[in-house]
Amino acid sequence: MLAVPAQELTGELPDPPDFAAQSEPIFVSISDIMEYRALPEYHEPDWVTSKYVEAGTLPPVAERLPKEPLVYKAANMPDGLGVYGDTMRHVIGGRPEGWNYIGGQSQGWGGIDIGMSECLTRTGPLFTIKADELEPMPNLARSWEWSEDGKELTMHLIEGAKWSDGDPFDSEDVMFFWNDNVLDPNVSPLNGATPESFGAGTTLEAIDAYTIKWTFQQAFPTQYLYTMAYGTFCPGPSHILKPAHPNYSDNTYDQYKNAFPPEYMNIPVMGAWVPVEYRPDDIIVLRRNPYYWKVDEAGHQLPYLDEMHYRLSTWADRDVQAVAGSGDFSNLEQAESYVEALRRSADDNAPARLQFGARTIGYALQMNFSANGWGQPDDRAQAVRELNRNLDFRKAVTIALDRQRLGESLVRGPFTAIYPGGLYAGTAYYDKASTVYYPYNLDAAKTLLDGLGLVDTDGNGVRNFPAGTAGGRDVEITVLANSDYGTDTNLAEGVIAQMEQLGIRVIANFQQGTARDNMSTSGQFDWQVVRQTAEMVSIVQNTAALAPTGPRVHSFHRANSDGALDLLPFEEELVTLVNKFVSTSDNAERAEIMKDYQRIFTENIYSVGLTQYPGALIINKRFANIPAGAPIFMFNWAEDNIIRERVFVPADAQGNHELHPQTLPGAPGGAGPV
Ligand code: BQZ
Repeated sequence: MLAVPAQELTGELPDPPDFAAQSEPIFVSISDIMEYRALPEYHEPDWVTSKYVEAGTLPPVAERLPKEPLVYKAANMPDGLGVYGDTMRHVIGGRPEGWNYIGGQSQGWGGIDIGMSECLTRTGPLFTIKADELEPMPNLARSWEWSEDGKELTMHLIEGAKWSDGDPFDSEDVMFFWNDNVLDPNVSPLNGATPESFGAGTTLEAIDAYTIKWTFQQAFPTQYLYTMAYGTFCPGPSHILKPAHPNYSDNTYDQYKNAFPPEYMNIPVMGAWVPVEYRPDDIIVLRRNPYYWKVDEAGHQLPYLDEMHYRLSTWADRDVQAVAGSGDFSNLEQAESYVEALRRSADDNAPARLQFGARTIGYALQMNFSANGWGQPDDRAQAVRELNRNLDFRKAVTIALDRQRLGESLVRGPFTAIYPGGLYAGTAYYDKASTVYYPYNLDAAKTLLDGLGLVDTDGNGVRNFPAGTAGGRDVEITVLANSDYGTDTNLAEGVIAQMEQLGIRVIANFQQGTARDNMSTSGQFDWQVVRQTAEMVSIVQNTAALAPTGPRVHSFHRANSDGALDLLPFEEELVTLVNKFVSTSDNAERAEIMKDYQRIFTENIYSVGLTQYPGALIINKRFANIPAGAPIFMFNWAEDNIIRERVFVPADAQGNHELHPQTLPGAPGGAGPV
């Protein structure tokens, strides 16, 4: 059989098409954005004072704020200090399972959990920080210091901050999250925090009510400060959740997870808005948090916006409503909608504007690399896993994919770029010379599969496993994709069609968001088409997930039920590189590490890149304080990046959209706003 010399399969990676529409951030220092400081006076909306404080149902604002609130500096606000009022009308494609985020429930995505949760550190706004000053922003943890040997990190929590029902926020909330959720194998917090996300063997203890101490195995693993941001270290209200946890009640873990259904109103939050109304398949309405612990430089308690709406619809409808002006915000992320969105917003009278960012939306075909039982594969699936772990098989798949055609099937024009996999062109640690690219070559792909003994023995046009493997049956592979997004299913359809030319039958397994997420994290897939997460864009966010550095951190290779990970030699190398990256803060060394990572990743086709393109923020023109160049996705989504608590609508532009004007959240579990 004619083997295909490896070097003949690689080629020059075409550069991404120029994309002039990208807007640039204004780079600053963290201290230009915020600080913690007591101010001489504080303010709130007049109706809060007259209706609640003077009525004695709410303490004065100064007593509701921490000793030293987080203060946003006016000079960094694009449109300066804001005014109170109005609402932001989001449209989302997810559906709330309930309010127990740390117990593993989704709230429907689209910024609802991002607006309700606050985390130890913050990274969304880091797109605007000078590269040589890049580090996570303080948030609930207002400062921290490392021990001499770098093995201990002492963090100081903001003092005197309160949950939205007035209950004190302190280290008990932090330790309940860590001990009874992260460390408890029966709980999988939303967004995937596991003990290994913070380094194998890491411990956390409370020193006092406002001081916690981490102890790490490595020295100065500064990387984990990013993991202490959204979505992996956002404590929940222990005074509400703990009594429902099996460690403190007769509840089962399932009862704990589902103890706070969407109908449960006024769940205490540390974020700027509290859910006060929920109409299934219709809308979730949130009202301002009267105890929110952030202010502007003039002492106005934030947020400026009194209400938030999340209309329960589809992600595609989010774009439509934003450009039409019946919605206020969207992350334009589905390339199929680009031309229409651009056409509609080109009109001067259009209600919304588009702000394109860098090419940080990327899709890949990920193969399940576990051959030791993750996801309980049957014979057929096990045979597919063995193929996935074979480099020649992965080579055949990647060179049988015509990425130019895949990109153009989504949208024509200068948006999509050929993406081989690995780090993205245009991001901080990307190095083209370290990127191995296997161009489209269907004939060579067929030769490779012939070489593997995958030939069509029954003449039905589909290759068969060799006799003795999976009963010599047709090579059938399922591809998991998120049916909530047209882009995900269109790309998967493209893969299916192009694999057919190779004689591989790929079968669609399209699942709604939460179902897809559960099948993916439990290993129930042969292949999956995914929109990649933050680690592939920023590298410094969720770094541990760049390789299987722990049993439950990686998206397509996790441990079996005995906790065993069957890593291939090149995966071992990637794990070593990622752990090395985590424990050095030397930028030059980091750049070299990531060159090796990229070379090994792309040479071995760890995942098969499909396409990469820029996203665009669609924002209604009446909103002010939207930062220039805010990407829809980098360290986090735009719902975090734009710092919504300091977004406002000038008085003369305010719409009449509030559903519960001049009301505040009621008691936890109560009927709604009061
Ligand atoms: C942005 C984001 C905010 C999750 C979700 C959703 C889930 C995934 C992912 C995005 C949605 C929007 O993405 O598409 O634009 O608003 O919510 O959280 O895809 O199914 O599990 O990782 O972030």
